[in-house]
Amino acid sequence: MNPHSQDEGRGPGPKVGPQDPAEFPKFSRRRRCRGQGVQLMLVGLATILLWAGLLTLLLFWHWDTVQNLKQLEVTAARNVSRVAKDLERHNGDQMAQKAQDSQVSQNMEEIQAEQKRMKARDSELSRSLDGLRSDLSNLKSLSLNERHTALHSLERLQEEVVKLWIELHTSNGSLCNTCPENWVNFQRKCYYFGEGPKKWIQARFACSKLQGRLVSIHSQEEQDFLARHANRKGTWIGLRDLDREGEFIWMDQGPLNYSNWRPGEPNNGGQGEDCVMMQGSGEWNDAFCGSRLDGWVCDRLATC
Ligand code: MMA
Ligand code: CA
Repeated sequence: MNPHSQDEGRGPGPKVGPQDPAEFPKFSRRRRCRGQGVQLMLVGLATILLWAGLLTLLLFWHWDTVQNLKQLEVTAARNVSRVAKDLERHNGDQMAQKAQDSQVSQNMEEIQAEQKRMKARDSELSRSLDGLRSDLSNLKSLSLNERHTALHSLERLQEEVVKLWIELHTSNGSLCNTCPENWVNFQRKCYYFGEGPKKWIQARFACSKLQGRLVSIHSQEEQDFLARHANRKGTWIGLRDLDREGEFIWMDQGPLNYSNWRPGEPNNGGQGEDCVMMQGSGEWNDAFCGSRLDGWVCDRLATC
């Protein structure tokens, strides 16, 4: 290495270190000062950086806080409006509840009044029931008395009927011979001798209008009596086999214990013959029910 190169290296410019040892402390002091300045600068820089960081942090914190506050504000406003709505609804509910309460209390009052009325009615009804019970027991005793009286009267009536019955039998019915006007009495019956052309059904209806029936014949005596009075051209009598052919039934539902058929009758001739007539001779013939006969005879019981 060239020994001059050290001097050359230092050059003509300001000298970095003292050449002279006497100047050494001075140099050292300066160097120390410069070092302190650098340190101070570094410290200052660090402080500035620290402050800047702190400020940035503070700013961030502030911004974050402001954001949070805004958020809180919005949430709070939302909550407030919700609470206000709830409050409104609650107020409405409360009003409705109050109205309902007043309605309920009104109903309660009405029910209580009704209850009172019912109680009054109940006591009235029980009073009536008591009255009815006593009436019923009175009626029972009364009806028992009446029943007793009625039974007594019935016994007397039965005795009377028996007496009359005996009298009737001993007098051979001579007592029961009363007939309405225009009716003829024979034994215990009355007879009406109708005149004028009628079909069998019309004759039956005419007799029923006179409170009688087309005549039923149950004995020779009766037959003889009728034959004496009957229309010579033909007379309807109360015998017919309308329901079943050949099964003849009397109007009085009595038995077919006597008959006076003309020989060869009944023959159900022509278009069918279900109604019986008495001919001029007095004999019977089954004839067409639609034929119009001049005579028809009604009977009814004579009154006693
Ligand atoms: C008539 C009529 C009948 C009766 C006969 C008897 C022709 O018909 O009266 O009912 O049976 O005569 O001949
Ligand atoms: Ca006939």
